[in-house]
Amino acid sequence: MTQIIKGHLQGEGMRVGIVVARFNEHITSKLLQGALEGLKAHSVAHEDIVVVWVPGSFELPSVAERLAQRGDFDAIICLGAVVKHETDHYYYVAGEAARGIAGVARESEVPVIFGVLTTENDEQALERAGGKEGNKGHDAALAAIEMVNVLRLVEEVR
Ligand code: INI
Repeated sequence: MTQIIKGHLQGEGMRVGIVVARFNEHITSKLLQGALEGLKAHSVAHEDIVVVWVPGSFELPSVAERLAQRGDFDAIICLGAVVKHETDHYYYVAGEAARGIAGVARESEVPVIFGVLTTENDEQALERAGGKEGNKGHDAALAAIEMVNVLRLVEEVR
């Protein structure tokens, strides 16, 4: 029979680390709020959540890696907001954040979730941080729970 693996959203008993960038805090604090609400709505206990603030999105991968290496987190969520404005700096910060988080995700045993907004301006970012486009922090929380459950189910495949 075909085996179909689909992660569910039951987060009870999970321990989750959130790494959040202080740069553009007026946006990232909303992403954090969305992530905390998402985790709590899916039964992750507040004492099982650790939030680590870092200076900017560039620093997300290194702290995510440290948390993942500890071995006592089921998932790590990275939250940031990289806003383009008028310089090329955006490309370096967004590129390294994406590359770094993808690298940690591949190399660690636990899911590492990319909850970093990359937008042209503040308005677009705020629309995705609890505005009309939803809250990508909330989405990241659900992705984390789903991935923990997917990986557990994949372990059980025979
Ligand atoms: N960090 C962000 O998270 N978002 C940005 O938009 C941003 N911009 O545009 O500069 C940003 N820069 C800081 C960077 O992430 C590092 O903290 C800094 O370069 C120190 O390493």
